[in-house]
Amino acid sequence: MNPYPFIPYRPARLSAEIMRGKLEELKKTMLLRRSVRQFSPDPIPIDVLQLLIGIAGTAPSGANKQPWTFCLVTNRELKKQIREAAEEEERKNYTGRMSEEWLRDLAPLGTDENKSFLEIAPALIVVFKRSYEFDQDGKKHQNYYVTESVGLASGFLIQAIQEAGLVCLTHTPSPMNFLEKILGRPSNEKSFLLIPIGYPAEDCFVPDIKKKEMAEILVHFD
Ligand code: IYR
Repeated sequence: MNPYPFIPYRPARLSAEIMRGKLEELKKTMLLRRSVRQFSPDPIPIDVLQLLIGIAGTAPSGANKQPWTFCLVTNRELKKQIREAAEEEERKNYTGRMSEEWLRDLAPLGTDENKSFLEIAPALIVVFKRSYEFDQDGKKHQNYYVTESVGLASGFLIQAIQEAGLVCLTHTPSPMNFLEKILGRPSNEKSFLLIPIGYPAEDCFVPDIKKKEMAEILVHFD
């Protein structure tokens, strides 16, 4: 039996004028998005965090397998453990594992092995990808396009965070398998992104980077 009966899908069409208005607004909002490393410790209501994760979960995925888990960490002790483990790895990265070119590329962005934001931000969302699932009999079932799917869900999450007027960082300490250990995740989950989220600190600064122009990113075949 097909588990998904087909149902009518007839979302209302918008006029081009309404589309433009909505998209201009959205673009303005998204252009304001910045990766932030200086957070206010002010808490975010838990239901808001849940809403954000619910929006991430609406993303498309290979065969609708939804191969993701979002761990929401607001516990102080766990945030501290995650910071300490991330800093230990990053210290090794900045003092030997990263190439000269990589260090040169990062220098203008002012990143370093100090990851205090992992403790200061009121919440961390750790995104895990699930390469396979176990059924009730313990048999493994594969998921598909796992990286693409989890990347899309993370994009939805980041846009929702921006729409909410909150800020985040897409942080990828490397290697980041310490997250599976600290959070006691099952063997089918691998950490994908570590996203501190909150309000920016009052004295938050970000580098004045620019996005590419339309002509640099669009190739039109009419
Ligand atoms: N993971 C390191 C280094 C780093 C790498 C890239 I590429 C960035 O865009 C930023 C940082 C860190 O978090 O410091």
